[in-house]
Amino acid sequence: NNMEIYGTYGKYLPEIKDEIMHKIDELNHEIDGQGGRKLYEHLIGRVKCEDSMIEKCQRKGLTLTPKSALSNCKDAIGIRVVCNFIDDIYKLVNLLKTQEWCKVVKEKDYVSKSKPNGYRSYHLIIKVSTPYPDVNEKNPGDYYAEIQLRTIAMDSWASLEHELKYKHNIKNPEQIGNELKRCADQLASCDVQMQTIRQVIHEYD
Ligand code: 0O2
Repeated sequence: NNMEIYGTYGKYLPEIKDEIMHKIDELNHEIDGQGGRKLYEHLIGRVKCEDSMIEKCQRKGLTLTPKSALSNCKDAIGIRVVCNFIDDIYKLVNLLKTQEWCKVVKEKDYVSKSKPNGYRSYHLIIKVSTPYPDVNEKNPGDYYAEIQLRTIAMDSWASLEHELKYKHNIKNPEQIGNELKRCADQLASCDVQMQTIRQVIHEYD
């Protein structure tokens, strides 16, 4: 039940999420149609469940209101774009910045500079105008979404690390943390190698 912290606005979130995913899907097809390689491998989206959003607001010391959940926190809607190559992440980021249907309001590049634990991804917060009322009672209203862009390697690493985070009965978390960091760096080095190989293959295209 998404309706508690999101209030009357919760019912719009799935549709807004789908609309954003549709727009990104269209970008992929446009590029494909122009004879370019597709920009991403796959796309997933979710509306953050009520419990996680409540937990996040509490962690940030925010009051439990729709405004906190939809305006202070900007990731009630989350989209993940999984790419084949690092270059594709940057191509998509640049393309998204030129789109008239969304405005990039914040970005974090954990691809060129990973988090200390080895996490890599490019995060964008976008703002979209919708046909629905928003928490400021503006109608048509603005909603936010977080877009995470990463390679397949970064994605599989993040899933594994996410599993670790939610296991609290692990005997040697420090050692596992160190091994995960090593994996992250090896995967990143592979991503760079594969990028280079692709460049060589397509040098004369
Ligand atoms: P969930 O369940 O995935 O949605 P913010 O709290 O968003 O204002 P923060 O925490 O600096 O600011 O945001 P950041 O760093 O952009 O990260 C937000 C999201 O990125 C997280 O969402 C995760 O999905 C992902 N993420 C960030 N760091 C890590 C990491 O170390 N490991 C993994 N596996 N994912 C990470 P949520 O809300 O934490 O969780």
